[in-house]
Amino acid sequence: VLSAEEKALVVDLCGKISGHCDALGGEALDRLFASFGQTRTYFPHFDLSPGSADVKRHGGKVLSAIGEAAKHIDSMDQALSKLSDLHAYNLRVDPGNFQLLSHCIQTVLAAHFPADFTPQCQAAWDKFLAAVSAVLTSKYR
Ligand code: ZNH
Repeated sequence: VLSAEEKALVVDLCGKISGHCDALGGEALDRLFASFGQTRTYFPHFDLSPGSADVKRHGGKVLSAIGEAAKHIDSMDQALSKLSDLHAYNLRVDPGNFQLLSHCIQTVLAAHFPADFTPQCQAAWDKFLAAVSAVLTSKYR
């Protein structure tokens, strides 16, 4: 559970991310695909070369969804319900991969927002991304 202070840290940084979702999300995916090659297997239909239009577009979708989650941080179950269905019933992404992506997102935030991304802010983001991942994998069986 995130404290009120932690929620504020997440929402605050989301505000700075929101205009740059494609670039930052794309970079997170570039890092994911470079470091954790098995994650590439979910995207056989994409051009996965670093910085490709496919990667940026998809990274933008992922970070925008995370921004939406932050706007509904106290009701993420409802806010992410459709996305949760998609990941559980259609995509069937191995839940372990959510941790890897969360790690890459944090790396991108640290690189681009060094002043904001204090240890306390990272701890808040780690909790937040774990909560988002928990919702997206909650309907697996
Ligand atoms: Zn996911 C899709 C989000 C994780 C894989 N995704 C998607 C989308 C979104 C997302 C928003 C879009 C949808 C529509 O279109 O409707 N994800 C997300 C998030 C997360 C995730 C937020 C976390 C945090 N995913 C993930 C992972 C993986 C994935 C980890 C693996 C590795 N996704 C995916 C896929 C897809 C998606 C494959 C589909 C793509 C296309 O387009 O085809």
